[in-house]
Amino acid sequence: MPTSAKKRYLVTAALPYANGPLHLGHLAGAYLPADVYVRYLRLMGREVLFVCGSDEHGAAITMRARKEGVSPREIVDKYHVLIRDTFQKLGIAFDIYHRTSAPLHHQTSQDIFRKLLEKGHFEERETEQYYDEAAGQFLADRYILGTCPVCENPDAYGDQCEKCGTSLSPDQLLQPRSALSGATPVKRPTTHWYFKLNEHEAWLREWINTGRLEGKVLHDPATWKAHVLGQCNSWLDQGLQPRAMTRDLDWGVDVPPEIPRSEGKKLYVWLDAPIGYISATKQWAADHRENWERFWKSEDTALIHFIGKDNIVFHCLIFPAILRAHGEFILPVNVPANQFLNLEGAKLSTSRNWAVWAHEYMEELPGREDDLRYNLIKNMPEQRDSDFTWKGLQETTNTELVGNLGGFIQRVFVLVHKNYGGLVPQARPEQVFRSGWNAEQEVTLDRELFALAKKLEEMGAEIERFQFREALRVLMEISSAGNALLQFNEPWKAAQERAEEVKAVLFAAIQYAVALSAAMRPFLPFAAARLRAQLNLPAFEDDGELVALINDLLEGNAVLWPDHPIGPPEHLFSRLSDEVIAAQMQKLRAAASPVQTDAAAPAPSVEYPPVKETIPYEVFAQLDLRVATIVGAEKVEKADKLLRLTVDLGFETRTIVAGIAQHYTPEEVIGRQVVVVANLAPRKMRGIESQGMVLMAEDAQGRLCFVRPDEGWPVGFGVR
Ligand code: B3M
Ligand code: ZN
Repeated sequence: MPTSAKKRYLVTAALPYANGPLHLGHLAGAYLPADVYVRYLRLMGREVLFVCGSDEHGAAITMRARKEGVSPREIVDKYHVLIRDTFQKLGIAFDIYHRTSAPLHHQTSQDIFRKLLEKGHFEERETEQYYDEAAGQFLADRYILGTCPVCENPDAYGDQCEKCGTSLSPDQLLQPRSALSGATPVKRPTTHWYFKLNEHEAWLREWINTGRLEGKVLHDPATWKAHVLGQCNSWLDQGLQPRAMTRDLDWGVDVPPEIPRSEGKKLYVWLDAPIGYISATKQWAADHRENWERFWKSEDTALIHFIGKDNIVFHCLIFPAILRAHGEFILPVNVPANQFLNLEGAKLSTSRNWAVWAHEYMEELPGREDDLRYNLIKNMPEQRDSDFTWKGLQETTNTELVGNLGGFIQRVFVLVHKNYGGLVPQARPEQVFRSGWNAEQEVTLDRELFALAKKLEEMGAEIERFQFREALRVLMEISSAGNALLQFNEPWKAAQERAEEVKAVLFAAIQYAVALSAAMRPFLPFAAARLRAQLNLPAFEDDGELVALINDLLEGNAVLWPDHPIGPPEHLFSRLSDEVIAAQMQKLRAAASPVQTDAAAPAPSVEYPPVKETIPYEVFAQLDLRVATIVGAEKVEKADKLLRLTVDLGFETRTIVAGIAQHYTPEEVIGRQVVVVANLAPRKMRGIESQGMVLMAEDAQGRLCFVRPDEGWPVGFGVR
């Protein structure tokens, strides 16, 4: 069943461990995509509940407490508040941010444990496990250190070697030692409750891959990401085994005390953490006098888990098995997990402090939450790992937000104030002008608004497919079309003589601005609210504003009426300077500890192309190189490498066809300063006359980037 057919949505985002601050990888992995999705659904008038909270149990917490020399309670109290506030400042619009140390959560988890036990889903097993006699306790996997059998790293953990990445079990470690006391641990018998995951293998396989369960279609696997299905199937293919759901620990949810042999036992953190979604829902319902069960126990609800790829198995196999074993709960209709975000070309690492911490970003770059959201959504690791760079943030901010989107809004406001004293003009319905979507096409207002509505629908369809990068691209296409509308019709020229035409163009442009204010909201909530205020429209209530707008536009109706007074022109975004970026790059490198490189690994070999034959100076001097600005860009039809650029040389404007379409989108290049070969003989490419060439740098992989003058350099002058 398509999710749009459901009555309501329950959207969850992975519960972050309250053992440290959030970094950009967390945001790009789970929280931003979830937030965009939820904000969009609300703007479409759908009923949504968006829950999250801190994961406050497990070794992640107790290890951190040991490191800082404080109690686990102090750790979770400190980081819960920091994380909660960071989300809030970034505009992540949870309905509730709960915590797993809450009594309601302990109770909910214990109730589910009891039910599973009662229904025979556990098997009690006695095994031998490592025990630290000096510390007087059993050692969880992370508390056992030893030598990795694969790479001989002497500090491998009981569950994984962080040096070579191999998954391990404590028994595989050579010379095991306790992380608590350094003592050599001994084996002691202990009993635990094992969830019979093996009994769920058959239906899980069928449900994941076909969406079917007991003759009902519960989801459409075609909408699931390939890497999510791939990871699930590779697990299923290895065969599912019973899994211990309890631990010998002193921090966590108690195994219900009435159960024999429960003393000193806690629930395994991966049993209680996902139940955190349920307890968060219960708390929200209690706070709002609502019924929580309609979200968890009704097939009218679409349950969607946003997570990072390291949590796939827990959310797609183990938690669903627990929900079904319990018997009363629905299963997720999708788990759109993202891959990982790298930082400046290297793997993010909290232990090396190779990270950009979200709370520090917001302290140091105040008012730039949307700049970050935009960049992270644009580079979201949806299908494969991606990379955050400070230069990239500067680029997307200055070129796309300030240049394209901010530039359009600014121009509209300036023109409406200049021509009509800040009042929306009255346009004649039959008046024609050039469409912002196609310079060749003359349109009337209703056609132009219909095309705009179709684009908004396209953006929404991408969001519903969890293709947030694509959706953002469509959003920027709307802004580019707004810019083109102005460019093609030049309402600043002869405004007196062409009064009716200019009115129609600016009336249409204002409708674009209103549409953008709503369409921006999922991605750029702060700027959207500012634009809304600037337009002198009521603040968003996230209650169907976008669907109402789309419906009006589809009918060819305006969404802001003549004589409506708009506010004065203001800059929606501001440029990020070279100094700010350089300071952040400097800070990142200074704070990080060096990478431990494997000395034996050979340096990557690079082949440099040979230097060409020497030429006399006179030959070089014949080249006429000029600084120029790209003012327009579009894809060349049926040529996947070519962009058709409109380039402003100051004294004239030219068309240049450039083979850069696989490296840059049209939106990315508009507004950029470049260097152009101005005296190259014109050439026809795909029937278009190219009047020059744009200089590009190329690397060993054949990637291209622009050769550019310093920011703000005047156009039209020479380069030597
Ligand atoms: N706390 C693991 C993680 O941060 C985890 C997710 C729980 S989701 C229920 O990767
Ligand atoms: Zn290793």
